[in-house]
Amino acid sequence: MVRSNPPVEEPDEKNVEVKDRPKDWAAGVPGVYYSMKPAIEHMGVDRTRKTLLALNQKDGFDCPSCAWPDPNHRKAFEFCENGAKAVTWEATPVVIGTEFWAEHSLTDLRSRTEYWLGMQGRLTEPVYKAAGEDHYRPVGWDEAFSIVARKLNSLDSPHEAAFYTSGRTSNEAAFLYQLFVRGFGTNNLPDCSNMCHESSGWGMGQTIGIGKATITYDDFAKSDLIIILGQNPGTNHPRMLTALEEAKEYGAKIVAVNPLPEAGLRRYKNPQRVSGIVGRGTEIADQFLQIRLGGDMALLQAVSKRVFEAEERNPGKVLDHDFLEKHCEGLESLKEHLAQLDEQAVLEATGLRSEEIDELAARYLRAERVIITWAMGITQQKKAVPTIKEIINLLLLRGNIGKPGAGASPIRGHSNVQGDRTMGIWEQMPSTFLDALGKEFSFDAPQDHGVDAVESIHQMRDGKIKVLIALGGNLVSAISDTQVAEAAFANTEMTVQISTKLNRSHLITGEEALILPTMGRTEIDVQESGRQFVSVEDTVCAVHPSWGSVEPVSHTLLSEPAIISRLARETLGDRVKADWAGFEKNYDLIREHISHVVEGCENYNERIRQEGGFVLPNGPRDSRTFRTPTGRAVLTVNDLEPLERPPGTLILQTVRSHDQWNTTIYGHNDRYRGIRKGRHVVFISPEDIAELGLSDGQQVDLHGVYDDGIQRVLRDFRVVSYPTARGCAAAYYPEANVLVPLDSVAEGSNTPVSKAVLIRVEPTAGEAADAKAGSAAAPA
Ligand SMILES: Nc1nc2c(c(=O)[nH]1)N[C@H]1C(S)=C(S)[C@@H](COP(=O)(O)OP(=O)(O)OC[C@H]3O[C@@H](n4cnc5c(=O)[nH]c(N)nc54)[C@H](O)[C@@H]3O)O[C@H]1N2
Ligand SMILES: Nc1nc2c(c(=O)[nH]1)N[C@H]1C(S)=C(S)[C@@H](COP(=O)(O)OP(=O)(O)OC[C@H]3O[C@@H](n4cnc5c(=O)[nH]c(N)nc54)[C@H](O)[C@@H]3O)O[C@H]1N2
Ligand SMILES: [Mo]
Repeated sequence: MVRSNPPVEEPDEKNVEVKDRPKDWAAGVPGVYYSMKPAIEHMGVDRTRKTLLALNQKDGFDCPSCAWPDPNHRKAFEFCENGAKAVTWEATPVVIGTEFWAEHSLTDLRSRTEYWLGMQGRLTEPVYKAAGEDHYRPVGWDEAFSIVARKLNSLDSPHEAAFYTSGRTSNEAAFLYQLFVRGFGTNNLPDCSNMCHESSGWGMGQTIGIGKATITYDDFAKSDLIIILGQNPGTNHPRMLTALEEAKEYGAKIVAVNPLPEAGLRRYKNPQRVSGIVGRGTEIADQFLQIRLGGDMALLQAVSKRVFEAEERNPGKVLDHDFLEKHCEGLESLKEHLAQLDEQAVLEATGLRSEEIDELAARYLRAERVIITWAMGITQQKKAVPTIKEIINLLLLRGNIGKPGAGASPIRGHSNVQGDRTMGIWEQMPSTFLDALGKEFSFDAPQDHGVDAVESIHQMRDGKIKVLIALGGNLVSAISDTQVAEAAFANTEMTVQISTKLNRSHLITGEEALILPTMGRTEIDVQESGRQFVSVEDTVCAVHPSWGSVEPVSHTLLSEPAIISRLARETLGDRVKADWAGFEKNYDLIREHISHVVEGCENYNERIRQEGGFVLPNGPRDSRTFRTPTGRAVLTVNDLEPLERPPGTLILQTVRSHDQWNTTIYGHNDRYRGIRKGRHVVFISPEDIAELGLSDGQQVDLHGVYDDGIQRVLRDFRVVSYPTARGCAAAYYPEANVLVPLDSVAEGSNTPVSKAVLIRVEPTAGEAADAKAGSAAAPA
């Protein structure tokens, strides 16, 4: 089955093709065709079909891509391009052989792109890089665990280590991992959520007492109005388009708010329907508001203000007085505050016309049941937390929380990022959880808060954190300020990455480094007691099992629960009372402990085996109960501070292309935005291109404008004239992380401000001279 690695071609970034920008529809036949093609090429027809057929089926594996939920009534083959790519990427039979490590030094590998690294295939054996060496070399599992355990136990304090988690990790692995870390003595548990929906957790936690969606899957079909803020579902949550299409059939209206006219927000062709294939598809958005970056808080305040004005004109008829009196607090102060709102400031911050805001307000007032969904366009802003509080304000005013067809819906990214948090992956877990954990395993769980993702980089840079262990992910590429992050990694004594595939975080190492290869979710996991499953939680709190369905790519691989159990046993000895050997043999044992420790997971083993799994309790959704200090949902007052943009600058957002999964680059096309064969592009509106004296297709350098003495530049990017909002630009993540300052974070959540980076755009040095000489510049 194992195939040798075909040669991997890197793109020529100087010759990016741009055409047909942007597409106004998503999915449909080309989507399915394009997604099947790489799958077939990499995996062979049989393995492809088998793997894809098992995707999200009842006894199959949970899609390792996004956290979008499954409808209860699954179609035989709920297919999405995103899932197909993720599965193909993981289930590839191509592996990195033993000789690879001798052939490639770290210095060599550091010159490769993420695409090239990922294309090398699956990691299959543990490798170790000793201090002073420039190569990894294969080691046995036992040796690997003892190297790590010895290092951890040699530290002066447990707080000198940090333990990162990425959101593909299962509930079982996550639970064991946090137990191991807390048993070791620290809450240093940064995770990808710190860079993702952390702001949603804080904004919602402080207002309605829970940081999770207050809706179920079925609420979409019951809704009158769905407002989608700062999200690109056509690329990042394609199956959401099916739910939106269905909602439209039941009469819902949809409003999309985005600086970019994203395909899929505009029209959608459902590949599972004949009409989707032959017709023009469903027009998804009834209203599209092309907002400026960071303008949502102003927009939301302006809509809420119009709701209060409507109530003045029609006393008693507009607000949900019954709900507000019974369940909320803060109404009067919000009303007073919004009465002062400066309409001119709103128009400037949003770039919208008053009439557009009036129309949105009218739609909101006409609707009895409203869902607001959002993703990274909202959470990765300096004012993300207050913006999310404004979402909650608007919903609460008309009782749109805790009734069918209505609610707040942050749409999570990683397929189990929400479950990992439920299992205790958080540097700030409440003491109720820590106490329950300590009691279950007879130890004193540490209570002091640990470091989050940004703080872990600070402390590595400052030499306070000496060991970094990562359960999945690619922290050095995913975090902001690439040069600072790389220096921080290099300043550690040991880095350990538990991964499926090679990425940059394996190459920017501490003095010593290890890569521990693991099985993926697609693979059959057989342990001593038989075939195992794991469990995951989706974005609407539904928990269900995931069964691997293809043979592991190599029998030298260990599962994540096995790796963590062995590492914990080797490191902790009997510091916590836990049957580590038993956990590895039978995951039911892990779930038994989850039942005792994690609220809402009682009788986990029984309920996870029920048809379709189970849904975790959610106070606001189930019974309009709010776990806030007063037991009421809080309407909050938030001061508007629009982003400032000095003349000659643009505000840059960093986005995902259609051919990537976070730092994993599947290919170099971004079909819906008309980009082919490259990623080094910057999208700017034609008006701004003209105003800045640039031209479409020109090569430019992007200079970060941030006052901390660090020079941040991205060289040789191609200007793409694109209908984005005025004053705004967009470039791809993770390349553009070079420009995001580590200290530029969302207030209150510490999430990097990846969607509002102040930049200057300048012609690439030498370009003018090259043009004059009429010669081709030497390729870099
Ligand atoms: N194919 C694919 N799927 C994925 C991922 C992937 O990389 N690839 N990643 C997964 C993960 S971890 C996550 S978190 C999600 C991310 O899902 P998204 O949040 O959809 O991802 P982004 O590409 O960051 O897109 C942000 C969107 O917000 C808009 N936006 C940016 N700033 C603003 C603003 O100020 N206001 C408004 N209203 N809009 C704004 C952008 O134009 C863009 O459409 O997707 C998940 N699914
Ligand atoms: N500028 C900018 N920065 C961002 C963002 C942005 O929009 N703009 N988005 C942020 C967001 S939303 C997120 S979630 C983070 C993502 O940050 P991460 O979650 O750290 O990054 P990923 O790219 O998802 O991680 C991919 C790696 O995970 C490993 N992997 C894959 N599957 C498995 C598995 O089953 N088990 C294990 N152990 N390893 C596995 C593979 O080795 C792969 O290379 O990035 C953040 N950074
Ligand atoms: Mo994310």
